[in-house]
Amino acid sequence: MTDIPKSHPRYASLVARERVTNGVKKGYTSSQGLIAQGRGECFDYLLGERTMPSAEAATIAAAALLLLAERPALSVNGNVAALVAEEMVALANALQIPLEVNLFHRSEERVKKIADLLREKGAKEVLGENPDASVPGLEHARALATRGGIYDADVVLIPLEDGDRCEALTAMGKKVIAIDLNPLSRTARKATVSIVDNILRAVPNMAAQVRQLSARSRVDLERMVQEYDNEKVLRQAVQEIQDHLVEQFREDTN
Ligand code: PTJ
Repeated sequence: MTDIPKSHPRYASLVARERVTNGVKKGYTSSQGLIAQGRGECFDYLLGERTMPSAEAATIAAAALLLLAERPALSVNGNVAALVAEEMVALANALQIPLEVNLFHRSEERVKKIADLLREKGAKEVLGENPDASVPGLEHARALATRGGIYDADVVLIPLEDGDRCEALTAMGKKVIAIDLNPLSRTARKATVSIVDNILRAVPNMAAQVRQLSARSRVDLERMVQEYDNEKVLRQAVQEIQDHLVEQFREDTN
């Protein structure tokens, strides 16, 4: 890995680049993952590389949904594996739920490498190597899913997912939690709860919320979910980006 000094103003962003590049070198991240990371970086820059209030609200609703779920599952792709493998394992273990490797550019070799990485990080249950079902409305490889995991889950966390799959999972009646830095993406607009934040911040924040809310009653958690309005939160995210840019411009011109 390139030696990046901690004092560098773009330290976090450079470390993330290194992790995704390393994921490609090790064979668990796709080369397209580099482009996805670049797009994400751009949105993160626009929102000031911090967790905005809209993302905090979405994270609370997401944690409540996961705690209320009967059969939740967490999806992991090549970028997620490169950036937050350990944190996803910690979240799955805290909730005692499975992780499922689910790839957009599927190759059996990459699925196995990611599954091995998750097991190495301490995952108790990793699915995805032997899919036995198909998500309706998607073409072959992208449709593959596993019973006991994403296929029959009632709540699914899909970080950095494409719009088609998000829509297909929602059409199956699942509650879908997306993590996507782009508030305008189809994924963000189709999901039940969209966290507009960098996955590097969003997954640890979600684990903290799960810990905090785990003592709350089902009635309280249900109220949090009912009061949540994803469209309103996405509008708020766009407004927060706009406000940040105006503020930035003022600082630069003063
Ligand atoms: O490993 P695979 O084959 O499953 O492929 C994974 C990628 C991410 C390459 C694939 O799902 C893909 O092409 O995704 P998209 O359609 O490029 O969408 C990725 C979305 O994630 C975009 O809206 C980005 O803004 C967003 N994104 C990228 N990096 C981050 C992010 N969101 C949160 N945190 C990030 N670090």
